[in-house]
Amino acid sequence: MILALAGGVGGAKLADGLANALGPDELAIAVNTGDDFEHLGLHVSPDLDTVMYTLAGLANPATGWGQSGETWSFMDALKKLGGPDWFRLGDRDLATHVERTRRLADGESLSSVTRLLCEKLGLRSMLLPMSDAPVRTRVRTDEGWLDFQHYFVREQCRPALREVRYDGAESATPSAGLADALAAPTLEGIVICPSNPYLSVSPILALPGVRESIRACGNVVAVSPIVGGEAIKGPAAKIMKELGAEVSALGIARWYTGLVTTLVIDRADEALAPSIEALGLRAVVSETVMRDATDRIRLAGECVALIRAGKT
Ligand code: FO1
Repeated sequence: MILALAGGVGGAKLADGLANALGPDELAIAVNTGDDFEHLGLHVSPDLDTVMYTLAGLANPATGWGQSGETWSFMDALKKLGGPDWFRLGDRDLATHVERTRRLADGESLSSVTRLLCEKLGLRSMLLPMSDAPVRTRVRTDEGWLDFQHYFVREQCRPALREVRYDGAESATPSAGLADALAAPTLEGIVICPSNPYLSVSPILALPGVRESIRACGNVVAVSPIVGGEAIKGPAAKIMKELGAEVSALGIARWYTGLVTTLVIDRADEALAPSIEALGLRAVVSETVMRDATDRIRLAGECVALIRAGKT
């Protein structure tokens, strides 16, 4: 069994490739919940929904989040009433948030609700929230502390970023699904999907015991979300610069040193391979920009092969 750690849009694409390359009993996908927030009285889990919709083939390909072919009657009506419309909720997407919120209010765990939603959307691979306890990514900017979605969406990542914090991580525990996957004797290896390491992967690593378990696994393949010095999707490059990290595959390698055994980088970054290997990671050069389903499955297959080779 291979455990994938996924967050936002880039992570969802590789998770989709893995879900197509592996059978449902060969793959566990742990998803970041640090982006979750309460909005309009609803519990919104953006990364869980981005991965779930992507695997269900429902994701909006242009944005990566929300559903394709959406209608916006609810948002239009809310705007007319003067409600907050900075966070766009499509009519079908809204049903996901309402049903998740209803079940959570009935006392179900986020893991149980996620399992049900995935079943209803016909997913074969199960998604595991990283934790059933609340962990919230907050960012300190030159305009003070902001909740993640306020920074990322309402302020459009404009304020300069100084610090990222994962409130609640130290007192949270990994979800049972994640803890079981990390402890499973059948665990062959871990794939860290090309999500923003600071925003979408670090909350998972901040959970007690997770870093140690990943190190103990010792067969960890990460795909760099930075290609040629730019982030494929999202503000990763701006965030890395403002946090003082090097905006390159080498900067990603530094961030993952001591945790990851192999870093898959894009051909555009081939020249960085020796410097990455000097850090003690193995650098594997591939085509890491996933433009379509074929790319996703190919890259996923390469990661699986690296893990299965690394186990020997
Ligand atoms: N991102 C935006 O930039 N603008 C939005 O209006 C927006 C709405 C939205 C609704 C549901 C959902 O699951 C995600 C949504 N996102 C939106 C993305 C969200 O901010 C994610 O946290 C990012 O994709 C980073 O993971």
